[in-house]
Amino acid sequence: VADPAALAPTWPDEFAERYRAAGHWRGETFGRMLRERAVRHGDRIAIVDPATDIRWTYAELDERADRLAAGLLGLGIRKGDRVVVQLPNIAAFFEVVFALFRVGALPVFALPAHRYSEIRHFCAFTEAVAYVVPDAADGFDHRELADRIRAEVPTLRHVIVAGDDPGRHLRLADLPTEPVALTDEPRPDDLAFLQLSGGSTGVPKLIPRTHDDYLYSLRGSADICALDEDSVYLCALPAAHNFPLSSPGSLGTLYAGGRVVLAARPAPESAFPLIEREGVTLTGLVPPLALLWLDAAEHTSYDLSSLEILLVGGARFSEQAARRVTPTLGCALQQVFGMAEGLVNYTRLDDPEELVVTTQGRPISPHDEIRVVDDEDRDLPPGEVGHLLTRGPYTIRGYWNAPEHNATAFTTDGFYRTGDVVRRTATGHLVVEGRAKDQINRGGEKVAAEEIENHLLAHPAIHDAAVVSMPDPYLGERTCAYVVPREGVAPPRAVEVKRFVRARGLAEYKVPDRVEFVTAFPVTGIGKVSKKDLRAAITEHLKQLE
Ligand code: J2J
Repeated sequence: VADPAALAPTWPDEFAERYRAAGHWRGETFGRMLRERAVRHGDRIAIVDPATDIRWTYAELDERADRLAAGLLGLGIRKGDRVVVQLPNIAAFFEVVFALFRVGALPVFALPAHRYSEIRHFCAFTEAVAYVVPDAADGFDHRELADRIRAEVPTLRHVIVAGDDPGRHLRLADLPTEPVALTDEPRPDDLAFLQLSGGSTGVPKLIPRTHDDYLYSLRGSADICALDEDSVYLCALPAAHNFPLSSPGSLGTLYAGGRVVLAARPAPESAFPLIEREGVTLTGLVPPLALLWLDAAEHTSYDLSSLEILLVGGARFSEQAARRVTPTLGCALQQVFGMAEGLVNYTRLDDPEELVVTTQGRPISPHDEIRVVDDEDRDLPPGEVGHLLTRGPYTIRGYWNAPEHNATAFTTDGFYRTGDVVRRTATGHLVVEGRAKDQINRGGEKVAAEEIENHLLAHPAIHDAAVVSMPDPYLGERTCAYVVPREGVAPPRAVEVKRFVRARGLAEYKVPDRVEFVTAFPVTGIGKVSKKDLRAAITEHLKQLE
């Protein structure tokens, strides 16, 4: 297996020195961070998993991570090995992730919604040696999926099940626990994990993050959200996603010595009772969920008064909804505009209300470099709308093992092309005005058009496919698949197309919401499919249906 460092482009020395000199990179690792917190806050509660009545102190989490690290080493898992982790919001997620951090093996953060097609890709592409799953979740049997993946991916030696019934696989709780000395402790500039990109290409790209860079983003986020030992973070979104993981998320909360409460589901019915019972002080939500919470809070009998901060991000939050947060929930709003590739912007707790409700915040770091450029990469005057490029102490310099893609996704001097279209205010806050990447933002869940088009093209009766966004009052956007049926065969029906895509095994949120049949696509001046025209057509069509 190739040296993982060689697969992950990193910062030039000059930049690394600058970030160290500024005190952003402090030479911490996740393994040591947890140990240090266990020494300092040993008896304080770190993780609460209400579904199983688990309340682990920092000392317990630290000890469990140590024991599991021994178990993983016992299985032959080593520093630099990749391990696909697909767990729901359960305590074991943290035990597994910190054990991997200690060993220096890299978690690959799959989402619970991912299915065969995504998981097989993550395992095969990263040459993963292990895959960690629940026994079943949301009515889906992960053991069966793991059987299939294992049969197809030769590097995958172990499937580890965090649950009572492991089927043919290993039970997490049964791994050996004899202490093993760590001989090859991870270094601060080593990779810590691979995060998933929202993506705009045929297969999701993987994002290599180091201990140093990610810990800086956690520290910065924890400061901006004023976290301390008394903070109680409700992890309502899927724990592995970058937003609830790090902005400031569960890891930022653990960094600050606070408490993480895991919600199995983010809806008000399950989250509100937890807020009351556990005295939750902050949480992060995507806009559609924030809207649900706002509506439910207007007539709830639960006491939500402990809530101090609601973070909203992942997709554009309307000004109108933003204005409702403080009056309705009685807490501060912080808008967050972040990305798993790095850059995270927050509105600040002391920002004037106008900025909080009309912008998506400003960067964490004084060393985050922001450029707003035109189509030719020329810098635009302040206040104009253009492409956002960024470089900084926690923004990657390239995707994992993707030299060709990196050549276009980054400028030659290392700026990441976010694909977002923004405007910068005089205060340095960013307003997200649109998107240039070929992606649909379905209420915070990202769908890469090309990935779905490839699945559609596998259908024998489909000649061509183009997936675009269509406006949706609740999710902001949904997906519409335009399809040109193959000539001479009976065109499929929309439900059948959806069924076909679903049967190929992919996250449910990626199945097209709507399928439209056409005989040809509109094209641009240079003969490319005009997605702009398709978006306009479906928007018009939906208006007429109203
Ligand atoms: C508009 N678009 C937004 C916002 C993200 C914190 C918060 C979110 C993410 C995330 C994250 C937006 N308004 N407030 O990783 O740490 C869109 C942009 C961006 C893309 C990144 C975090 N907040 N977006 O959403 O990697 O298009 O990260 O480039 O999933 O989401 O998606 P993702």
